[in-house]
Amino acid sequence: MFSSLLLFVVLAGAAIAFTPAGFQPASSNNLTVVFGNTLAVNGKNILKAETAQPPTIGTSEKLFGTYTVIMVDPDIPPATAGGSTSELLHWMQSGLVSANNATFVGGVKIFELINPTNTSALATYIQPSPPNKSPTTHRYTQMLLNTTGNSSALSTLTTFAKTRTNFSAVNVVKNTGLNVVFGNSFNVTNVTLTQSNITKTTAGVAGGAGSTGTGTSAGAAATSTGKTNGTTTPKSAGGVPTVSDRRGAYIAGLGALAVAFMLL
Ligand SMILES: *[C@@H]1O[C@H](CO)[C@@H](O)[C@H](O)[C@H]1NC(C)=O
Ligand SMILES: *[C@@H]1O[C@H](CO)[C@@H](O)[C@H](O)[C@H]1NC(C)=O
Ligand SMILES: *[C@@H]1O[C@H](CO)[C@@H](O)[C@H](O)[C@H]1NC(C)=O
Ligand SMILES: *[C@@H]1O[C@H](CO)[C@@H](O)[C@H](O)[C@H]1NC(C)=O
Ligand SMILES: *[C@@H]1O[C@H](CO)[C@@H](O)[C@H](O)[C@H]1NC(C)=O
Ligand SMILES: *[C@@H]1O[C@H](CO)[C@@H](O)[C@H](O)[C@H]1NC(C)=O
Ligand SMILES: *[C@@H]1O[C@H](CO)[C@@H](O)[C@H](O)[C@H]1NC(C)=O
Ligand SMILES: *[C@@H]1O[C@H](CO)[C@@H](O)[C@H](O)[C@H]1NC(C)=O
Ligand SMILES: *[C@@H]1O[C@H](CO)[C@@H](O)[C@H](O)[C@H]1NC(C)=O
Ligand SMILES: CC(=O)N[C@H]1CO[C@H](CO)[C@@H](O)[C@@H]1O
Repeated sequence: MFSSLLLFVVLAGAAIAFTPAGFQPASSNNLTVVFGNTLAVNGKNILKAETAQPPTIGTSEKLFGTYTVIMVDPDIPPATAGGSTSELLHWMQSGLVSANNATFVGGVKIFELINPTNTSALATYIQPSPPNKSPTTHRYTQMLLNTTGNSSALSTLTTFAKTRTNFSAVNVVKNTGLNVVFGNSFNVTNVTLTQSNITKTTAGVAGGAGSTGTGTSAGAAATSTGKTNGTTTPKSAGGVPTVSDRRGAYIAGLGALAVAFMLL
């Protein structure tokens, strides 16, 4: 089983990365992450509202041993514009084991990673909440470590988990001496409109509501008129515009902006 897993990593590694491109420590082996029934994989945009509770996580094969999940946000805006982004530790939970039986979660068959011994979190889950400050899209990244019987690795993690800000996943994982065995990321975007964005765009208003199709995905078409009703956007429709889509929406004009805003 172990060798087939390794082969899988080798084959998949070249083409795809399941931690964000450029992020370290990288993994090309899928960790499945699901909020309720919404799959939060492959960098997909997820509504903040769906992320209130810790996700269900799992793998397509049953794992043997005990695991620790780490979730970070590497896109914390700098204190002063032009500075570099930093990392925040959102979650660190040890004591996870594969369930005996696979279950369908978010339409995917997984062996859920569960905490049957009620091991306390090394860092409790904090919900994603990207501020209205560049970068407004944050890549919430999950890493699974094999901490089976490894008290020295767990002790290292316990120490690092005490400081969430200016976290360095690459440094922490290096200190455990372990590799990331499974990884994943999803995006959450803050699209709160500032007055300057609206003013900037006013000059370009042309298409209005008729152009909304340009900047938004399938979810937009299903959006009704009312106030902010993002939580009812079809969960699998990817209703949140991507970053480049949003640029399209700005160009399309205020109508598109209004729709994009309502979606969230
Ligand atoms: C990872 O997930 C993606 C989409 O969910 C899938 O296309 C890919 O085959 C998976 N890769 C591995 C190594 O499981
Ligand atoms: C997630 O956000 C990052 C950073 O903005 C972006 O590069 C990536 O394309 C996004 N993922 C998807 C699936 O849109
Ligand atoms: C994790 O470590 C345990 C104990 O060494 C081993 O049995 C298990 O196969 C490992 N899991 C993976 C995914 O490599
Ligand atoms: C779970 O799997 C085990 C075998 O691994 C089987 O004996 C048991 O009946 C299964 N339980 C359920 C609820 O399917
Ligand atoms: C874990 O917590 C659940 C719910 O609080 C409880 O039912 C269960 O007995 C606990 N298990 C252990 C091993 O403490
Ligand atoms: C966007 O960020 C602002 C604070 O910068 C916050 O008040 C607001 O709730 C956020 N909106 C979303 C949709 O995340
Ligand atoms: C963040 O940590 C790095 C070392 O990893 C350190 O060089 C830097 O000064 C720290 N920044 C802050 C603001 O604490
Ligand atoms: C624990 O991890 C270290 C790396 O930090 C490794 O050398 C050691 O073999 C692991 N111990 C066990 C029991 O797996
Ligand atoms: C959102 O829209 C759905 C119908 O699409 C409706 O059932 C629900 O009450 C609305 N919620 C709010 C807060 O307007
Ligand atoms: C997408 C976009 O254009 N966002 C801009 C909105 O305005 C703020 C403040 O001027 C900029 O920082 C954003 O980049």
